[in-house]
Amino acid sequence: MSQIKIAPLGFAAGAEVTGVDLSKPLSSADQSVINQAWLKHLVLVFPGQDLSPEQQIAFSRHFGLLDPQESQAPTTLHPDHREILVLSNKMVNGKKSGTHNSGRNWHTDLTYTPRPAKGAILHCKEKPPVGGDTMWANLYLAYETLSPRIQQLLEGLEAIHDVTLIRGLEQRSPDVIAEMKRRNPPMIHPVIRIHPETKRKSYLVGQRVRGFVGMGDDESRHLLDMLNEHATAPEFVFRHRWQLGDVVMWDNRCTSHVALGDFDQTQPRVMFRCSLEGEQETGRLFERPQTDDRAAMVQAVAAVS
Ligand SMILES: O=C(O)CCC(=O)C(=O)O
Ligand SMILES: [Fe+2]
Repeated sequence: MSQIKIAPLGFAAGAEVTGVDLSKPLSSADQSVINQAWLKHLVLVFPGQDLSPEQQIAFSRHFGLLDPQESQAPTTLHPDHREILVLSNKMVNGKKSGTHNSGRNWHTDLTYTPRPAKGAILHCKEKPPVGGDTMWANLYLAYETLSPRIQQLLEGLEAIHDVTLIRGLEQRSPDVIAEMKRRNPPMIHPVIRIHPETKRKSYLVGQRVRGFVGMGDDESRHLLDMLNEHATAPEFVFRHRWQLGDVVMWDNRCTSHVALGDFDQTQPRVMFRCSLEGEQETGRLFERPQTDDRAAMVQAVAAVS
């Protein structure tokens, strides 16, 4: 019998999970309770945990394969555990860490790869006295509250996800920027997603999307702004104020998130992240379309009208 207690923290998402020590092996009863709660609440907060990298990795593996982290610059991974991405604003070898400003615009993890992450498990190791919160948006609610007309428009639509749109990427060291670009050329994914376990629909865009396949730049921009604004309305968002030792596990298949830079940057903020590998490869490489003369003319007119 499981001793786990689940207490909802928000309407859109979020639940606190207590009565389980994640440093110990997880029983199959506990694993199943956590998975059910995860599908229902999308973001689970486990307060007061203290996990070694090995224990965090072992816990994460209960919920899927770990992402091999091929998309990340090697210098941002834990030196002894490549399964862990170190999100830190501390100096490394006299330089700003390659993750000092990670996650600062709305995104779903690893959409710049062919296989967006299934989820992530983030462990708070050091935190500033106030701020440095993270927010998640419930993308099921976002989809379900669109009008049927717009839902129809999204059917079959594809978005171009671009790693260079990571906010603040240009502030990272040249070698990290070069690695991220080299490893992650622009990637196309369908906008509509069906969650493999709940079978509910949501839509995947975010602020790292450059535009939509087959649309002009202006059309893309307006549609994207509308979809992003709608998805991140306060009603659909859960905001977490971190405590030391928190482990937060989110379902990346139906949420987006943003890490706020609202804290004193001289104070350390350090998080260890395991990413769960996506179950489906939904991406294909974006190649700039060859426009014929007529299309070029229409585009030119559209640009001035
Ligand atoms: O640092 C955070 O709160 C989250 C950063 C982020 O986007 C991530 O870990 O995927
Ligand atoms: Fe993220």
